[in-house]
Amino acid sequence: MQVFPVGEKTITEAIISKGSSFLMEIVDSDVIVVGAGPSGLVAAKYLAKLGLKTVVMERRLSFGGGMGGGGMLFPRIVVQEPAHEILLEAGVHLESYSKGVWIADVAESIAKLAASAIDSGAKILLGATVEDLIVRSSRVCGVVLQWSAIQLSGLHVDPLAIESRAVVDCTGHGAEVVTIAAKKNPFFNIKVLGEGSMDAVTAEKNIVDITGEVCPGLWVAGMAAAAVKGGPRMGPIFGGMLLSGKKVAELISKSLKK
Ligand code: 48F
Repeated sequence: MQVFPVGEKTITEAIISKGSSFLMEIVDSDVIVVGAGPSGLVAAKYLAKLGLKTVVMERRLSFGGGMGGGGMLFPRIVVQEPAHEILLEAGVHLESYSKGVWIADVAESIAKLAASAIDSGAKILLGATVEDLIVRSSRVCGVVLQWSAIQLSGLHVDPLAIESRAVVDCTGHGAEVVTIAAKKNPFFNIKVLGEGSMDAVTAEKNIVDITGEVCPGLWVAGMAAAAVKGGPRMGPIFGGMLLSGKKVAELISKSLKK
């Protein structure tokens, strides 16, 4: 087999020049979604579909968040109607379990939700941790970003800041971004109540209801919303996460188009 010879200089130049262009592109985003779990990936997909320049910043070198672990590592998740339509639209195969209840494979769900977000035009930056926010005139105007590897190393390296018109906290149980906003900016008057014990039925409805704007420019979706508002947890049923991601995209689009 003839393998085309590519030298180190070409490889390095290609990566630095094209990687830098990618970073330059995300500097000019409408919406920054923090966290590439199910709520973040779905939010990013619909934001991009609604015509907004969207980037997802994910701390790990992978996506899917808590979805990959299924239920206690059994590789299946439960999704109920009407959220199953979001998975179907992404091309995920579903198995009917009982009336209104569907089962999906975790690896397929993660892969296809991410592919679907990317195919809709959203960008995903892996290995990037949001450690703070840009706050100007009592409004969240972007995020402060650091490579996760730098954070893990403990080296003192100043981060860079990326402006945007909206930031969405999809960081899951920790609600990290809203927590930072609350702690560093008391004038926002945000209370992070912490999530409650498990109650799947209540939690799944609640998570969609409480998805929304926390303070000017900062939105919350997915499990982070339950952590902020004190909602119950739900375990490995994912309909609420998917619907919450879609809802936040629609709310932001409406708000930014005003
Ligand atoms: O935890 P995660 O999957 O959040 P989600 O989208 O979904 C929750 C469910 O997975 C599950 C559940 C539903 O049954 O209870 O837990 O609300 O995904 C959150 C992602 O955010 C990343 C983290 O690595 C994960 O992939 N993340 C967290 N903090 C940061 C972050 C941060 N500061 N910067 C960048 N990424």
